[in-house]
Order: sequence, then C-alpha cells, then structure tokens
Amino acid sequence: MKITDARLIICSPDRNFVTLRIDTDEGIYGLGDATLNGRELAVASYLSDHLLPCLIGRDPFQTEDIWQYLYRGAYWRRGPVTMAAIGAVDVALWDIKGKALNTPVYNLLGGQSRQGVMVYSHANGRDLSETVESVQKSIEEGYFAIRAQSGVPGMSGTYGVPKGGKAYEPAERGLPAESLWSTEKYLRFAPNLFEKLRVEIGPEIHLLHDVHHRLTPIEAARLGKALEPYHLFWMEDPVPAELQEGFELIRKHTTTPIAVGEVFNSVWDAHDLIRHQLIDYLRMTIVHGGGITAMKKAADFAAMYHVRTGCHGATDLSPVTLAAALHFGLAIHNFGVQEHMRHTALTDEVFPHQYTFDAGYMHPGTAPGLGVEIDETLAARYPYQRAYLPVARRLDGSITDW
Ligand code: CS2
Ligand code: MG
Repeated sequence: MKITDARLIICSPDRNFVTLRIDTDEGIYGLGDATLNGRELAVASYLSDHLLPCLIGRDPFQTEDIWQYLYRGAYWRRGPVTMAAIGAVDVALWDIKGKALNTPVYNLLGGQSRQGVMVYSHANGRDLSETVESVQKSIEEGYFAIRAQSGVPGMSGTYGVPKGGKAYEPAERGLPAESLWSTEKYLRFAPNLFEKLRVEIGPEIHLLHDVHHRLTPIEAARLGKALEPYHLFWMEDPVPAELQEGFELIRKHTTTPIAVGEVFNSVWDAHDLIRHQLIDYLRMTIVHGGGITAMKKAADFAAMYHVRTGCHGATDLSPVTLAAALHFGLAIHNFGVQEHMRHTALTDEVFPHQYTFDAGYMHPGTAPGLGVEIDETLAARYPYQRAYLPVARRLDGSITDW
C-alpha cells in the first residue's frame, strides 16, 4: 500500500478545526486531527509546507518509521505546532491501518482491556448555586466523574465558566479577550465550593477541578491541603508546569491527586514529574502529544511510576481526537479517565462518528479504524475564522497565566 495524497480540511463549525486526510493507492484513507486552539494555521502550514510532501509514496503501515522520520528528520524537535502536525499524520496512519486490517484501532493497541472508558463531564456556573445545579445535571445525565468550575465572588468572570449561559468555548473570534484574575479571592472561595458540593451530592461522585496554571507551588499546596476533606479525583494544572521541581513542594504538603500535561507535547515535558511521582495523572493528549505512537510510549513509561492517563478532551480537540483517545483509553492498562467536553451538534454533524456514551462510560465502537468521518461538503460551509484564547491579567494589570 502507498500514500498517494495528503491534504487538509480546515473548517469552523462553531469553532476551528484542522483535519488531515491521507489517501492511499488501495482506496483506503485515514483522518488525523491537527487542531491547536488559537494557532491552527501554524500547524496547517507545518503540515502543508513541510511534512505532507514527504509522505507521498510511503507505506502507511510504517507508523514507527514515519514517526521517527518526521520527529528526528526535522532537526528542530518538539513544541506544540510540530507535535500536533506529527500527531495528525500518526493518527491518520493508524486509521488507515485499522481499516486495511478490518479492525478497530484498539485491537492494534492491545485489544479491549475494559468494558468502557470512564469519562468526566464539565459542570460550571457563575456562582456556587449554579455550579451545584450543573453538577447535579451531569449526574442526571449519567456521569459519575464531574469537573466543577465556578465563578468567584468579586470577580467578573473566570476560567471554565461561559459568558451568558452559552456552552463554554474559550477561544473567541477577533483579538484575544482579556480577563482579570485574583488568586486571593479564588483561594478563599474554592474550598467552599467543594465543601458545598460534597454536602449536596455526597462522597461517591468523582469531583475534579482545573486550577488552570494559576498558582505558585506554595499556593497550590495550600489549596490541595484545603481540598483534602473533599477527596477530589484530581486538582489539575495547579501551577505553570515549566518548573517540574516546583511540584515537589506541592507534594510535600498535600495528598490531593495532581493531573498535569494538556499543554505538554512530549514525554520529556513530564519526565521528572513521572519518575519522581510528582503527579498522579498525565493529561497529554493524542493530538498535541505526537499521536498514538508517542502516547503509547508515554503511557508505558508513566505506568512504571503508578501514573495513569487523564487525556485532555476539550471541544478544541476534534471528534477525530476524541475517537482516537477512546481507542487508546480502551486498550492501555494504566488508563485513568478521559475528558468528555461535549462538542456542539453542528460539530458532531460535520464529524459523524461511531463512539457512544452510556452511564458515565464511552466506547469507540467496533468500526475498522477510528470510526470517525468528516462531511467535507458540510465542513466547507463553515470556513475558518481566526480566533484566540484569552489573556489574563492580575488586578494590578500585570499579565498572568490564563
Ligand atoms: C481546559 C481546556 O479542558 C481543560 O482541561 O484546560 O478547556 C483548555 O483551556 C482549552 O483546551 C484550551 O484550548
Ligand atoms: Mg485543563
């Protein structure tokens, strides 16, 4: 089998997506997701201008050799743009391999290791009571793992809480929106949120929370300690993760489990975090982490240190990535949880898929390959529109981490 063509489908059904399609001389094609929220066209150029010409004529079954060729052959390694591009190629090749062998991709990764993939939903509210209601709605929908994000008293808005009751989508068209952040207000409020949630919903539901890179290690240690009575499933991205040794300080003070890595694009970004057992869940995801080939290696390394996966799965990762993540999560042994931020109905229409949700679990389906398609005619009706993630400033006006 030979690769005969590789091209991008860039569309914006409610939000921007970059999808790679690779065609072969046997009529089988594969899809990969190359979406990097707020920097979509950088990845599109890296693929179209640099990687795709190198694929023509290659054997799509050679996933390992092609991954190494694209990674080592670039000379300039790693980074979110590079690894999202390599990830898109890799996932499309696994899709082709599954279709050619007439088997779902999970069968190529070790087979079905569990009945289903436990997923967590997004619950949020502008204030405590709205957030409690939103968590209760997720429970009614069948989730038993739920991320809770709430507006903070005294702050006009915060991460994870939509404006005006719409579904939460952080990237906004036009220039970057600016938001204000107060660590003091947040640290005073967050423990109250989870105390109230435990009173309202009891101890069984897995509660997760995303700090979104906003604290210093000692502040994160304080928060983790304060949240211990509420037994969170995880506290996510407590600090910006460049300083891996900073997590030693957090670990010294709290047993609240830590999840990190959605902004990582290589296992090297988490090497010390994993081998020193400074985290409990690795959030790196298939699209940004270099594809299935890379994520399988990262998961196997993490398994040696009791670290489980908790792959990122926001709506800025397309249904192609969600499908790939479900195949991956169904097969690997040290699976932890998969994020399930539901795409809009229009996005789902553009990306018909086999995966299903039932009673807190998802399954990728048994179709050969990934079990996801793209309706190119419909996609063409929603052209790309530049959009940016917000920028955050402290109350004194200085830039902080959004
Ligand atoms: C968040 C994301 O899902 C999460 O855990 O951190 O919503 C993140 O903000 C977006 O994916 C950024 O594009
Ligand atoms: Mg996050």
